[in-house]
Amino acid sequence: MENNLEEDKIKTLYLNGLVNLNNIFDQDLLKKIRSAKDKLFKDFPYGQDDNLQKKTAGDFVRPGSYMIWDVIEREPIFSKILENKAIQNLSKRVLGENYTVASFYIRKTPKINSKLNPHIDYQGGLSFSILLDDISLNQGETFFYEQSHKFPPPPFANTKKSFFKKGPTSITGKVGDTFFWFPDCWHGRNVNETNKDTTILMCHMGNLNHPNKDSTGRKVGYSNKQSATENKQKNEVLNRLFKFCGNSPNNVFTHFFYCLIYFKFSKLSKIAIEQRLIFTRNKYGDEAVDNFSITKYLGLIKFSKAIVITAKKLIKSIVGEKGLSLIRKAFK
Ligand SMILES: O=C(O)CCC(=O)C(=O)O
Repeated sequence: MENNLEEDKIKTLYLNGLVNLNNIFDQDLLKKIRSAKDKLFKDFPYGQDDNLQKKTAGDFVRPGSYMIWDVIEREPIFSKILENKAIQNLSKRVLGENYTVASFYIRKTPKINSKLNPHIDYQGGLSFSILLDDISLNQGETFFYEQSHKFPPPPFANTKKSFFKKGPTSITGKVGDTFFWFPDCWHGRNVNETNKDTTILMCHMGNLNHPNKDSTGRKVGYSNKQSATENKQKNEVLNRLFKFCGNSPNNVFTHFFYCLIYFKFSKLSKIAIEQRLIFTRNKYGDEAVDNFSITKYLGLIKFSKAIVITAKKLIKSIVGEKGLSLIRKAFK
């Protein structure tokens, strides 16, 4: 996989929203990355806060994990990961020549008996995770619901439907195992039942026009901006549309609208993809893979949930957070 991109892996990614590339690094590099990771967590046992300051207590800034954000600046060996040809080729294939790295960090999960519930991030992006420890089931591993990038976001879905019987796929394995996934595929993190802390490296990306800011608000400079050829003029109306609906983890209406314009209105999405409008990734290029079923999507929505969540949002926008909690109290 180092130099040539295996087509079946790409197809699996587009079909399932997740693909396992196994180990794509040589052992010497992995050894160096592992010791850099150990050194970082020796210096930052509880990770960093959002100002990149050392945390001194075991509470979590983000549920269940201690993060170190500026790994490349602290341990430049990590930049070799972004130079890996398999990673570059796959990212270019999905996001275009000049893709943006929005965040690149490591996270450690200690023993914890609560899960990070399934959720989606933004649409039209690409992420990868690399195991920096051997990780087995119930050791704080990330899990995915395969094919769910074409489903309503988790808060609105009826998980009793037969599709969900199969359950999630855990990304377990050996140090160096690398998984590419779509951030709009449902994912979460399992409990860690053991006393062994487990670490993964995570990278979130988007196309040329994706902001290069991580979740701390820090601008990162690791993007692959190599040629000016993709810097085309944008159709402003389409740009606004994709901006409006492309980040919809908590809104089933805008999420559905996104799916319609991206998957179904192919002429529009072709222009949007060519212009690298935000929240658009390349399609696979085969109708059997790129298809989207409106019936299936609507069939998976739990409308009672959708109505309650939407009503709460509406009330909150009218009476504010305080007003909403007063109403809640009154109805208890
Ligand atoms: O930490 C993990 O395993 C999952 C992280 C996650 O859910 C995310 O980055 O959106």
